[in-house]
Amino acid sequence: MPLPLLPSAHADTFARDRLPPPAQWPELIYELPELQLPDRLNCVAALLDAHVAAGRGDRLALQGEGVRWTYAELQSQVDRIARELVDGMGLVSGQRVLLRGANSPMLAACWLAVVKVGGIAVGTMPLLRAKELRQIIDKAQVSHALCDARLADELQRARADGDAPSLREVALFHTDAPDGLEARAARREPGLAALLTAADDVCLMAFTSGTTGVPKATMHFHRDVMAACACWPAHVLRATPDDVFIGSPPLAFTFGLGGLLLFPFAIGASAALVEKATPDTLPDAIARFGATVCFTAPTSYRAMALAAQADPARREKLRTLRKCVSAGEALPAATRTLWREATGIEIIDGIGSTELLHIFISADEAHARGGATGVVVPGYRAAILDEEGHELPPGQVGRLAIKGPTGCKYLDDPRQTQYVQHGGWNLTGDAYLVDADGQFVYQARTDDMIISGGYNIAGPEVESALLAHPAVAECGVVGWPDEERGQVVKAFVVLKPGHAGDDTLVRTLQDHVKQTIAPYKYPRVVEFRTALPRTETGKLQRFRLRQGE
Ligand code: 3UK
Repeated sequence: MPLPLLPSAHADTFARDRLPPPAQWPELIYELPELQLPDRLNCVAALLDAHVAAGRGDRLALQGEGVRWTYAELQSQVDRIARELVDGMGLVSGQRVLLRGANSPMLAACWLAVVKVGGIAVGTMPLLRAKELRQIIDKAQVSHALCDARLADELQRARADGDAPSLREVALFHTDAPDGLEARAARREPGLAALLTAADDVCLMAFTSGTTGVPKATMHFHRDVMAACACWPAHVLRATPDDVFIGSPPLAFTFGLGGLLLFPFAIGASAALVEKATPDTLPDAIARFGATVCFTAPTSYRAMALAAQADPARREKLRTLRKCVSAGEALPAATRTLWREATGIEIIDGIGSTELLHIFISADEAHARGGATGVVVPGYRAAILDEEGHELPPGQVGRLAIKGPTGCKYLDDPRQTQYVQHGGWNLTGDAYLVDADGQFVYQARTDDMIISGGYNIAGPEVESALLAHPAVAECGVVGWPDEERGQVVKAFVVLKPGHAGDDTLVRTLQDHVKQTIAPYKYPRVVEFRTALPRTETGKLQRFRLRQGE
């Protein structure tokens, strides 16, 4: 057990003072030999400085628009920014630094600089508005911000009228201005030793992409970062130092932070950080940077596969890829098949969460199976629990529970006790079952289960069935209020070009579902839409569909 805590290196103890009380911690397990980490460690020393010290400074680290940095070049940029943070902007270890920008090498350098000097990186999604930024600044008591000049307006608005008073210093990057961060950093000397933090000093706060209510801040230690690098990437992804990582999730989302920064750096590989990585633009970036490992969401694989099917030139752009990772939402079997047909690559699906930092159930290419997420990642344990917290046997649907070297630590939040329950399990909020092969099969978010006429129906299963129909581009399935049945299954469907959303097609889709899965699950109501509501991390917002938006 990690408690009591190690002596902190932080001068500002805000984060440590707001960790959950010991009784509310998840159980932490460090069984694997590679999880025996030292009591004092700074993850940036391990992920960046160690490569330069070991003579790998000339290896490629980051690429982006007009940027190509080796590990040595990145290290000196990081050190200069770090000196500017401390000597210029007065940053003290333990203080929270808000990072705002689309993915880019400069944003990554800022993250590394903050964490290297013992600051706490607070990533924010580029599309956030002043109101949401203000909530984050207040909750994390952010003192400094490093912000892409093109996104400065909304941050300034968050501070208007004396709001967000904790935020004292802001520096802008991606600008030629003499007081811009690049110019200020260039005036500083490179060469700086990382602050030797405690393994359990907080190094990052990640706000959950929660759909309702006040945002929750999850806190992760330097040790958590190294533990995440030692589990899923080492045992399931198994990339090599020559791999070039690319993808769409923002660095503010821990799926992106791990996949596009921590994991490539853990093995001395490189990443291409692109600002825009939509299904339209990602294939171009893959070709341009010769990317070999891709991280994106199921809908993005689906859209890229459909485009590749229609146009051989687009398929050609994906040629360098050798490993593809999907997370954030369940991967429909139809999408897995489409991608395999388009590229020959078997997608590595994985479920992770902001609370647990990264992926804890997954399957590599050899063990991947359509419709299943995979098996527990080495280093973690998983169980399916009933409402009382008893473990359920295979075949029964229950609540997914996880334990491992990372776990939920909300910043000063009463919801900690809902997430961590029954003997230290992290409850992810997902309904799952274990099938006869021992694979974990996703059903739905526990609050998304549809109860219709006494039947439990998982919306994602109906979505998977619909997606296998050639007319369907995208769909979302929710429970719709109904006098007789309590709820009925309702499908919102986006059609592929060339299909008309009329009554005939409604009946065709309903018949198709009845022939694919148990007939009682068919959508009694079908509504055609031109687009579906999604979060910035690519998740379908079913609650907005339910509200009839
Ligand atoms: C859902 C999945 C089925 C599931 C995340 C990888 O998504 C991430 O974190 P969030 O906190 O959301 C967590 C929730 O998203 N989910 C994610 N992946 C899958 N459902 N199959 C999947 N493969 O409901 C989970 O509880 O936004 C994913 C790595 C880091 C992450 N933060």
